[in-house]
Amino acid sequence: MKRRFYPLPKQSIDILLINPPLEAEKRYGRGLSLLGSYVPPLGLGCIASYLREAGYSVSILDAEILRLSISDIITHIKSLSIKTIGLTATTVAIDNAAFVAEKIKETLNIPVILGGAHVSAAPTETFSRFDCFDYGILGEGEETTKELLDLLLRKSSKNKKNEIAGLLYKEGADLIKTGLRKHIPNIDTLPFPAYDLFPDIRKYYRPMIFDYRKLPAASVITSRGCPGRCTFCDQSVFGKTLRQHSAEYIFKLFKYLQQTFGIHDFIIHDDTFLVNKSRTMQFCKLLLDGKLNIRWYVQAKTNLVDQEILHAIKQAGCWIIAYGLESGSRDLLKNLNKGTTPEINTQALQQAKAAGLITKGFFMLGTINETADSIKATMQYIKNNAKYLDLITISKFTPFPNTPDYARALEHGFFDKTWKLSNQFSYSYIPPAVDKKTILNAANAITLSFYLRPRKLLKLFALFLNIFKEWLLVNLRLII
Ligand code: B12
Ligand code: SF4
Repeated sequence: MKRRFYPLPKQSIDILLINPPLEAEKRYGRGLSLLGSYVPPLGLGCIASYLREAGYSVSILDAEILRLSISDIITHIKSLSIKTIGLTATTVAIDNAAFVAEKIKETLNIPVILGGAHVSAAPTETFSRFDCFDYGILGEGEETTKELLDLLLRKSSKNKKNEIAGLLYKEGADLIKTGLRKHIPNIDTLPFPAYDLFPDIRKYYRPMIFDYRKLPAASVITSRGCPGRCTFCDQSVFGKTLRQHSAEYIFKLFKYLQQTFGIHDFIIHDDTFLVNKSRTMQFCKLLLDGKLNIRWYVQAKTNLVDQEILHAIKQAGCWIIAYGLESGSRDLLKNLNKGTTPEINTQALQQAKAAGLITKGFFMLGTINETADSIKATMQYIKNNAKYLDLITISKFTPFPNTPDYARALEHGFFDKTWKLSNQFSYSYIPPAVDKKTILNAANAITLSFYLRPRKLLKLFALFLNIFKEWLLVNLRLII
């Protein structure tokens, strides 16, 4: 179904922030796109609200969710008066972002700014490969982008280009990368992401299948940075130091989303929401005292949970917890620097079940040290723990730029660095000790043997019926 376009304001726009079109198949591989996650690009929402607070007029065009073609985007842009354009991109989306930028450059003579995970991870390569971006915003984007707009639009004399930390640009044949941008110390000073600038979040977005119970649902981020050191993880934007919103801030955000958009289901997309126990306990108390009556999904690290915290979150409306379990092999977990063991993972699953939570495990096949034995260990682990695991997702290891595994992958195994294959489902990397077929067969065998059991099927069917009802309602809302 072609999604309906939504109108952007006709007034002059200081910056139009675009989430480039990205076909679901490119993100998830063929066959899985229906099950995928479609949530608002919160990075653009954060930039938008920060700039709006600074007095700039901002709009967001989520071309991915609206399924807009390049010509749709260009037609629309031409009908508006826009001073600058900002694009966001992960590695898998960078080619599409560049294509959009090229077409914009053919049409309008305005600065095009690129931010997000990819340019932060691979700045030099990106700007060397593409000529269509004028500026790159490296890392945390709010302050850098504001300073850049102050310079470009308000002709502020406070900063020169080369004095704006976190900026990337070309000067003649030279590529200039200014100094590191310091992280904002207290992220509670930031306004809420501009959820109101996305296409109606009640109609257009739908989180990953089984991550929500009822629509509309909203996704939120309550922290930046992760103290973990997993070798496959891209930490280029927010780094390794954890900064969290306070429990009060998150409570207010949830309340705002409930009151403004009628949201009752929340997807907390933080890498490790439960890392600070006292904040979690405080947040749970606020939810209970405030009688917000919501449901939420959370992701956590298995070595950072205990029975008390899991009971508390269940009481406060959390219904599902997802753990990055990755592998059943002790050696592999060590190799990935997860800081966990199969025993720690099992204990966290058992505790979550004891607290009455639905559990989801993320597993990854094909990491650099994967062997036939480690694959067997993962299969066995999932089999042994099937009673504590309600849902599993098997993804394909993908080396992302600027991660320890990227450098290792270049040296060991087969690695096709083509950016558009960086989607965690394509086979861009094959480790030295196992071949593609073995990995593919194992992924299929694990998934089938896990789900094709009467009890699991019944549970899945019940969850699915609920989701199907919600999906139908949303699509009806889109048509009406
Ligand atoms: C939630 C999430 C998702 C959600 C929503 C994605 C979305 N549309 O925002 C879903 C589940 C859909 C998803 C999908 C994918 N994701 Co994801 N995701 C995340 C996660 C956990 C949080 C993203 C977020 O909202 N962060 C909070 C915001 C505020 O941060 P931000 O987006 O980086 O934005 C800041 C700066 O980057 C900058 N900025 C960003 N954009 C722009 C644009 C402009 C113009 C400017 C000036 C600044 C700017 O300013 C922002 C504020 O400081 C991150 C990890 C993380 N902690 O960030 C991974 C992460 C971004 N995802 C990742 C990946 C790999 C994917 C997928 C490829 C996986 C898959 N196969 O589905 C897809 C790609 C989707 C796409 N469209 O490109 C990787 C990206 C690595 C890389 N180099 O590509 C990350 C970093 C995880 C990781 N550590 O490896 N993801
Ligand atoms: S994978 Fe998760 S826990 Fe590990 S470093 Fe990345 S965000 Fe942190």
